[in-house]
Amino acid sequence: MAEEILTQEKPEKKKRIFSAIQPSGTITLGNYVGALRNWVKLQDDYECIFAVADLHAITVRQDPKVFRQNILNAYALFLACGIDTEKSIFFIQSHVHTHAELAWLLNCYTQFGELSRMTQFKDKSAKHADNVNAGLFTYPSLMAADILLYQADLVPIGADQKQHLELTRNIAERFNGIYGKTFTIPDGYIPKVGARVMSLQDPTKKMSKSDENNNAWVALLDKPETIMKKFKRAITDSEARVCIGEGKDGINNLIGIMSAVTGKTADEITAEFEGKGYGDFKTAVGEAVIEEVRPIQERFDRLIKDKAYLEEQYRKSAEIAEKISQRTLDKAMKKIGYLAR
Ligand code: ATP
Ligand code: LTN
Repeated sequence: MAEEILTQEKPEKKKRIFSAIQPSGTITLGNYVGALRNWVKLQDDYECIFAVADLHAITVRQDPKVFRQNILNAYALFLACGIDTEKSIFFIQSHVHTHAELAWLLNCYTQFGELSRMTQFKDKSAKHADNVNAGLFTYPSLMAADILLYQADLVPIGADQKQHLELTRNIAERFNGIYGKTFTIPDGYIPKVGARVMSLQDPTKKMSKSDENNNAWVALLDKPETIMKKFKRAITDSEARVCIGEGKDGINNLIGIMSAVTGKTADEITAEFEGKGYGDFKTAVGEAVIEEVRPIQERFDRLIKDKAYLEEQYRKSAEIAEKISQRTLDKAMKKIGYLAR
């Protein structure tokens, strides 16, 4: 089916989806519940194109050895979660040259003022004050290139990426306004609020892989005993009643996680733990998460040892991605006035 995407141009029935995740650090339970797991489900109903956004990742300094491993781990882990290269295109961003090229062109149709208003830029430049590089600033035009190259209709993103998608739409509309229709204007595909996993140490903040407190997040590849330890240490409240409530951010989050991995509703979970303490509940959540990630970890362990298989998958997808995206790049360049090669 991945090949069909190339040959059929754009079949009427299925909308096209593009999304990407950066391979920085480890992939967390938050990334899985909020993004990856949804991608896997989307594969049957949409034409999906997914990428490991490794070009975006160097806006913060990366250690070369660790970075190389993180990219491959992210690729293998996504396959282990169920991204299927028979159904979707799944490639590594730096393997497809059109991304960096279109990003440059789009930079010239993006205003300094627009980029200055991006909250992610403000947050990240405050956090990495010693390395406020131009790439961090122009990050959104690379993201716009990722999306627009594939004429994507829908872009699954977290709430934090809404502003970047809005900017993508503005850039596309501006370009189309000058040169005539070149890019599809993409819509966001934002999952329900319920899918947001919060930090285990400060449940008012989202679980984030860049959190310095390792106990705040659970990585998909954490060992079972580590997962259990992190859940046992999770911050709760003093009421000692397993139910959704105001001021019970920690328990609300644990119920949310339990519900996300078991499919049970909050009411069912409350009923099940009636009269039981937080200790029992935390252990149960830990066990449920361990059960959810066990098959993923087993598949990951097999895949990561099979470098030849991984290579075959990402090469195959990059080849198709290059062909699709080259068409858009050629079109945009022709409109701007570049000579054909
Ligand atoms: P960083 O800490 O580097 O910002 P992150 O863990 O917050 O990373 P991103 O790479 O920004 O993750 O996000 C990748 C995808 O995972 C996005 O679609 C985002 O919405 C989703 N995601 C990230 N954290 C969570 C979370 N805690 N709950 C639900 N979805 C999440
Ligand atoms: N910026 C996104 C990752 C990302 C992306 C994209 C998401 C890069 N390119 C294109 C959707 C579409 C992030 O940090 N979550």
